[in-house]
Amino acid sequence: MGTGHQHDEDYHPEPLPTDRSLRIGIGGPVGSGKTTLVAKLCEALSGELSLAVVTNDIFTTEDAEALRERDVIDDHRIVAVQTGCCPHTAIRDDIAANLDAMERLEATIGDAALTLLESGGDNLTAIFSKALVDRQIFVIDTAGGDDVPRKGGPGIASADLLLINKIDLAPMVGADIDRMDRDARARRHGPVVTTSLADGTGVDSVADWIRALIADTDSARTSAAAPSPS
Ligand SMILES: Nc1nc2c(ncn2[C@@H]2O[C@H](COP(=O)(O)OP(=O)(O)OP(=O)(O)O)[C@@H](O)[C@H]2O)c(=O)[nH]1
Ligand SMILES: [Mg+2]
Repeated sequence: MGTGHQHDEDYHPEPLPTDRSLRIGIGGPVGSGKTTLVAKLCEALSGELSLAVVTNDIFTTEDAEALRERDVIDDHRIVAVQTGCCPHTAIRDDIAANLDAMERLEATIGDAALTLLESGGDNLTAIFSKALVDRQIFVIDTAGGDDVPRKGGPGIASADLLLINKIDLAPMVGADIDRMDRDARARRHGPVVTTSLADGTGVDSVADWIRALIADTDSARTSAAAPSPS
């Protein structure tokens, strides 16, 4: 599947940060499984990485509360931003509230290595500003229709990792996962993972993709700290 390092010559991701946590944005349509992904990643990674989580809801703090209830992360590591407007504006045009929340959380935690930023659910055109996150994960829902990858859109084409989630529902809704996977790969350069996050299927692949990025971030930090040859 190749979710680790990218070797596609058409894929030119932004440089990784050297002076703060790696920030990963999680976007996708309403109910596709973003909060479930955050919860599973907290379970998988909190033992090895210092984690921070920022959630976005339009008028509530439901996603943050859902994570607190699941007890997957310490309270002081999670902050809810209420966007009060279209979710895509908060992650693309007016990013100040999210930037501020991430900076304050990084300052409070001190040694945060990874920040997960969940966008409010929005349509397939919602992509994060590059000024807000270092990498993006886009989550789509098998039950949302198996022609979604074929129709494309910026989230599908440009996210660094695409998740086709709820594959357990495919037989119920008559979705063809192989076709979704094929159509998605035809429209993008980055990796695609099929998941059933509710029962944890595929979480390992996502966690490994993040581990590889953390290793690359650590190398970038070491190189930046090394004295330049005189
Ligand atoms: N059957 C099935 N249900 C899932 C799966 N992943 C998530 N769900 C369920 O789908 C519903 C929505 O999941 P969330 O993780 O809250 O989705 P979200 O994208 O965060 O939703 P919003 O933040 O409201 O946009 C919940 O009831 C989850 O339990 C899956 O792989 N299979
Ligand atoms: Mg959510």
